[in-house]
Amino acid sequence: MAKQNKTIITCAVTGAIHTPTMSDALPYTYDQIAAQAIEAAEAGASILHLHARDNETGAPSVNPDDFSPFLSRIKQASDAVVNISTGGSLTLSIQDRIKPARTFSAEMCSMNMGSMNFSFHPLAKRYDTWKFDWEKDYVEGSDGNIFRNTFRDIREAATTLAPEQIKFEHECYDVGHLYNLKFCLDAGLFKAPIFIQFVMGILGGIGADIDNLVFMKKTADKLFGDDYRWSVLAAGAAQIPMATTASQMGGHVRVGLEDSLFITRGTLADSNAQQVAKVRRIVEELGSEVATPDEAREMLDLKGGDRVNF
Ligand code: KMH
Ligand code: ZN
Repeated sequence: MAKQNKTIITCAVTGAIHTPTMSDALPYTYDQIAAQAIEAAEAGASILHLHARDNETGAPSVNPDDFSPFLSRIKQASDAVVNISTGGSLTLSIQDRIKPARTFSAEMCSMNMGSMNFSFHPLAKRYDTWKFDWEKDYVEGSDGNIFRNTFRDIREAATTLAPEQIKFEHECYDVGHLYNLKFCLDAGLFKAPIFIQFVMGILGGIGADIDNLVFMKKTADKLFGDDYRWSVLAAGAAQIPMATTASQMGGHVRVGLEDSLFITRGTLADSNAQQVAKVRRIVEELGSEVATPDEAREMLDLKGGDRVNF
């Protein structure tokens, strides 16, 4: 596998798993998402992975109109790479989910590499009252969610987005998803170097531990050789420990309130920037350097921040 010199920090600012009840720090209005994304970039994130939410209720949204208010502000204030989620709201069709990435022709977007029962229903037990009506059913109902990313869906997303020259963050939630990715790469759907996000600790996917990370990486080495770059996101309490391990193994890291609401076990994070600053400090103290946005662009062969549509 190609040597990765500097560490790229991605910050996933809000996502579609956590809900406003779970933390006052979770940004969901346009203003909050813009402010926290800009602050995360200032703290050292070179890539911002972005979902949108309804400005009033915080419900996950794939409506491009819910992206544009914060995308323009982020672009004015920061040079960070914008990565638009195509995971969106987990129950929607792939065509709806890719609309924002297509509309705004971002430098990067996510590409989920397999179907799974992506579930976070155990979180519902922690709350007796909820800020908004939609939250309880949304969280409880996730035990019945099929997060659908069939080969046909992946092909449709890749071919629809191909003219936009968007680099994908390939979300692989289990070892089998790496084989799905290999199949799609061989079919000509993606261009090397591919960027793999090893997603660990989501219920429905692989657990977040070091043995599993070593196995994921060995498998990726075997399948992709020098043609890939990689990063790790781990959900919940495993976020910072697994990011630390990944950076020591030569990988990149993803943090952010999409993946964990906490800064240490049992203590909610104040902001996305607090998590970025923490992982940055760890990476630097352990002897690595953090990549700037332009260094991330070069490492991942991105089209450039001047070729987006926002
Ligand atoms: N929420 C993460 C576990 C996406 O946006 O496409 C996966 C994710 C999916 O970030
Ligand atoms: Zn996401």
